[in-house]
Amino acid sequence: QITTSDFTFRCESGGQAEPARAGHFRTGHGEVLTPAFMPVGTQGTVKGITPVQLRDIGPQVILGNTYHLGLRPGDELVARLGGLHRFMGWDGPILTDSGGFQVFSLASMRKMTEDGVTFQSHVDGSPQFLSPERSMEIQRNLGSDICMALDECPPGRMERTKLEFSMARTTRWLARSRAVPLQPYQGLFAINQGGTHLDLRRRHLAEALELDARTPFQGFAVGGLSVGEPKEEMNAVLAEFVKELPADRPRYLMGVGTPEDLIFGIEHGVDLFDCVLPTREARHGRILTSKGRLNLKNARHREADRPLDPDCACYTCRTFSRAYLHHLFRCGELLGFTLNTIHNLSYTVELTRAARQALLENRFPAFAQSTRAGWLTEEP
Ligand code: PRF
Ligand code: ZN
Repeated sequence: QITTSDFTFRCESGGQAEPARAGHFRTGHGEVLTPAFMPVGTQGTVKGITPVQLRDIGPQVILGNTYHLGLRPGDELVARLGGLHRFMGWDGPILTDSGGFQVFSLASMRKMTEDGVTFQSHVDGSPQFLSPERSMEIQRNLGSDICMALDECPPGRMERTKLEFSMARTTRWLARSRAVPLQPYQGLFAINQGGTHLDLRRRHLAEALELDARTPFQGFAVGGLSVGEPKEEMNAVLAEFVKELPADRPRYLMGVGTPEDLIFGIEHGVDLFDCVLPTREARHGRILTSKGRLNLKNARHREADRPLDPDCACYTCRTFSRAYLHHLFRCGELLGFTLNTIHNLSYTVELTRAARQALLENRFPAFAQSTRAGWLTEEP
């Protein structure tokens, strides 16, 4: 049931002069309403929940990983079994990251060359090779709706000349990624790097736009942020740079972030986000709420006969008390991970949905202000 895709970003919010925007675009597995948060499903599963539970949470699109799925179970196996959507039982839109970032954070014995990166698999130690061509081949086999070009993601505080070299390579890899044919419905997003240097980001974007003039990209991502640099520096780049990305294509801020980061990103014109934070925190009993964060482990929840978040309508909050969830967490029961994950993802997806609604109704600044004010509660 794949349909044709159209990645043209159609803005639906009135104030076109504002960087913040609500809109939509169409993938082969359905429409994506933005702003949107993508739950992370690295290994072909959003950890701890079923696709039925995921559907109920209601994300517009989810993320999968080229690096992990290419190593295990292997992209060709997934292709033989009908592609990633069928394999994992999710028929909504999927975006796959290209693997560059994961090679840097997970693999050992990395060796970078112009051709690609050789590394040791974190699964079985076997030697592996990832190039722009191989990354595109994996993503084509997985059949994701949105593919990411292979980039080099430098650490937060790289020396400027080294960073410039790395970015020049990412540009050459972008051209090579673009040259690989994908399935007709698949879109390719370019990734912008440049650390916290605005001038380098602008130059890198200009190079991407030269390629784009010949064969357009279907979207643009901002990579290389939230990688160890101070938060103020990340925000300064976003405030200046996001609005310079093409307005007629989706804009994706990679690996970001916290509820605070989502509001800030949306304010400055970001359409798509992904982050492991809601799912990872859930497994550690750390809960995101409209009144701020809480830790389920805390003894003050032991007898609390109230939901995690009174403003949340998720299955967990409709059904269970903090006392029960505290108990599950204390016992290490698997259901605790599931219920916490359902809540944290619901909270995060709902935050972007509410931001979208506020943008459509021309009241986003007030929404942002009251959302931030809510988080300041001492003990949620
Ligand atoms: N590049 C890629 N994936 C990413 C990043 C990046 O820079 C980041 C940085 N926040 C997260 N995920 N390909
Ligand atoms: Zn909830």
